[in-house]
Amino acid sequence: MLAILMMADRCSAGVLDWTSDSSTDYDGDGCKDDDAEDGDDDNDGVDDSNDDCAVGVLEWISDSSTDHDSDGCKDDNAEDTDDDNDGVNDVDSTGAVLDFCSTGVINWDASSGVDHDSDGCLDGDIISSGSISVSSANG
Ligand SMILES: [Ca+2]
Ligand SMILES: [Ca+2]
Ligand SMILES: [Ca+2]
Ligand SMILES: [Ca+2]
Repeated sequence: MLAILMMADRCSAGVLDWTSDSSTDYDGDGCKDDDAEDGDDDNDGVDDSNDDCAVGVLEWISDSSTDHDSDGCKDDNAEDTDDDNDGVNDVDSTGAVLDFCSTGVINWDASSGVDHDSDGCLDGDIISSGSISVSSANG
C-alpha cells in the first residue's frame, strides 16, 4: 500500500480493494489492468484492444518511428519480430536479414504471391492511398 501511495496514482479514485503489483498493474500507473480502469496496460499509447503486445515492453510510446506497423509491439526489439507485419520476420535466429523491407509497406501478406522473390518487399511498385494493386503479368 505504501508503494502505491508513494508513486503517482493516476487512478487515485479508481477501483477499490486491490493491490497494485506487477500482476495486477503491469505499468505501475495505479490503474488496475484487466479492467475498464486501465485501457492501456503497458502504457505505450496503444489501447489493449488494438495492442498485440498488451503487456509488452514498458516505457516507450508507440509512434511511426518506434512501431512501424502500429501493432503495439516495439520494433527493433524481440517483442516485434515482424516490424511491417507482412509475415516475413525481420531476421532469422542467427540475426541474418530475412525482410529487406522490414519498414516497408505494412499489413500485406507476403505469402499471397505478391512477393515473388521472398525478400519481404512487395513486388512492383504499388501503393497509393493505402490500396494494393498487383500486376497480373509476369508472375
Ligand atoms: Ca496499469
Ligand atoms: Ca498498450
Ligand atoms: Ca510493431
Ligand atoms: Ca516483415
